[in-house]
Amino acid sequence: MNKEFSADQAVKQMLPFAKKAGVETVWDRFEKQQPQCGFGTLGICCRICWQGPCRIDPFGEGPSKGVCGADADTIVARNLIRGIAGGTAAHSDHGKHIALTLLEISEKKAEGYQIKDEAKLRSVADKLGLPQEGRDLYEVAGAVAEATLEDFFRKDESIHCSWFDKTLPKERVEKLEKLGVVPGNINGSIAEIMARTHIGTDADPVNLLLGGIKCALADYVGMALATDLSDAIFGTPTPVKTRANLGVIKEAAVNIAVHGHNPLLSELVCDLAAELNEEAIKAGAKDGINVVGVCCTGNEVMMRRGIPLATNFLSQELAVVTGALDAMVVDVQCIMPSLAAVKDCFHTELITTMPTCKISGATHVEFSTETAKESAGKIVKLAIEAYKRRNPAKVNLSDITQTAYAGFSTEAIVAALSAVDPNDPLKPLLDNIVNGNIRGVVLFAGCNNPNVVQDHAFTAIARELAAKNVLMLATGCGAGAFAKAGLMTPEATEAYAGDTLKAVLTAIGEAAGLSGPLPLILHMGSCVDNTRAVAVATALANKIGVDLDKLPVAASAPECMSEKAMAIGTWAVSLGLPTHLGVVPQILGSELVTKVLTEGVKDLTGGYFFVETEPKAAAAKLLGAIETRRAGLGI
Ligand code: BF8
Ligand code: SF4
Repeated sequence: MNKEFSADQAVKQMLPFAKKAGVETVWDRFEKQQPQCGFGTLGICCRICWQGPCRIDPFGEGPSKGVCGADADTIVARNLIRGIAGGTAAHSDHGKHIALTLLEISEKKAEGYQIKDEAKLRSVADKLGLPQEGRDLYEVAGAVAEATLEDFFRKDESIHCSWFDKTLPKERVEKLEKLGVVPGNINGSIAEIMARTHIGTDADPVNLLLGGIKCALADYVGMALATDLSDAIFGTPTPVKTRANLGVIKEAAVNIAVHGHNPLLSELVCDLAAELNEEAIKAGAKDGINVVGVCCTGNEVMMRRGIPLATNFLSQELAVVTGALDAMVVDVQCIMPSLAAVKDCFHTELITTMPTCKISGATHVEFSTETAKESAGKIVKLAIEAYKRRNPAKVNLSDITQTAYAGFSTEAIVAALSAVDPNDPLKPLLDNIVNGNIRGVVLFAGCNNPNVVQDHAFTAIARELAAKNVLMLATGCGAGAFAKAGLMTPEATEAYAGDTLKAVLTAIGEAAGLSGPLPLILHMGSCVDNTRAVAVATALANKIGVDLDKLPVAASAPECMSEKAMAIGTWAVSLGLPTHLGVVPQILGSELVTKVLTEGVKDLTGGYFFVETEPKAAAAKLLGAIETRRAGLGI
């Protein structure tokens, strides 16, 4: 294997084993897809109706219009915003599931779930302006759930989503209101995209993009509520030390990977794994049950329980290739269908759990809140049975893991800062931004993508920014990349942070009782938890009385891939952030769309996209964006 596919040492170690076992990986399939379709790459292929498919000639020699007359601008804009709608649907479906569970908890119908963080629930109720006097916890939970569900179904769409108005700076809400892009309900915003992109409907690319912004803002709403209500039910994360990378899969244990996104499933699997630990020992696994995480579910249980993270998106198949993974339990999103074929080479049980996410060849154990405990028990028992079938000759354990600290929720960050200034927790952070000890903040988000070397750009950009005293936050598979690379540790702060950043992280870390600096990059959670970073930014913006687009804060998605990433990137830009993409988005077939998203949108929201595939240059541009913002603030 000459070509470098991944910067992850464990991946490099495992790929030859995959080959030996005859397992086709994502990289093999990516190679087989080369060259990928140029029309699709540019976004100028339309399959919206059966007069098509239609393709626009990017060189201007062939057709410039589809059969219906749609041109490249319309086609590119429609394709993009349909992607945003897909991402919004995925996130908000997850959020709705959590909100409905909260409603069931309030009605005492969801056995196996409780409200673990009453304070968080009450603070959400306050935020939403719901009265609490004379209401017990369950009544408050019911009111929060009802108010939240209203954001999905509200009849009068001219009324803003509550989670939108109540979580963003007033100035930002007003700015977006003037653009007519504030969502009134999530489901309606998704449906609107599907309606306006139907053949023969919206053909104005700018109008289409504004529709995309509105839907992306509905995505923000769905994510914000998913995060906060998950905290209320499962607990708000606090800093926790754990480990990351494939070496967390252990020989003498029944290894269960939880993979996907929704903590409703994974939390219960963790509970039942603890309850059934003795059964695993009886079956011969002397270390009992070892639950590990993959992708965003991995981040969720890592944050709340310190469950080790096995890997991120691109290397999910390799968790099975270890030959020691007894069950891969999945819920929704970013689960490669190929897992069914990979597990056929081993003894691993692949268990699907959601009615909307089945994979042929997998064992399906339907998961619902009423039968959650029972299903989780069944899943754990299937894993123990599979363990008994494990073939030692096929075990290829990795010895590679790194320490990783996770659990930096907004509340955890504020708590750490309170140790420095209990009366005004945000002041130490703000002061250090103003005096330049911290130049600014970059949020790393998004996926892995085989178009680039796995994890490489994340780690390369982060090292550059660390040296330039930029405070970094991470979520999703980006967080996974950093955790696996050992960058979410105090040691990484010592090794890579510039002097002033190091001093600040050390002062906060020591005041907070960590007896050392905070980790170089703060793990804020899964993809839906990107809204935690917005909460921090909003608190800072409100404190100094400016809008979000004035802050020296930027976002970076070096390996964006999914429709959810398209939605997140678009709301980041809509909230005013310079947003870096390390993969060329499928929009270049329209100069107009490209110009609007990289330049024109600046005048509307203050945010903008920029594309840079080379990590050093990307870091320089992120830093440049931060410095421009600093200059704007006069600091
Ligand atoms: O929600 S970062 S590859 S796992 S989409 Fe998927 Fe992308 Fe990973 Fe999580 Ni987010
Ligand atoms: Fe072709 Fe227009 Fe149909 Fe798209 S909507 S496939 S461009 S005819």
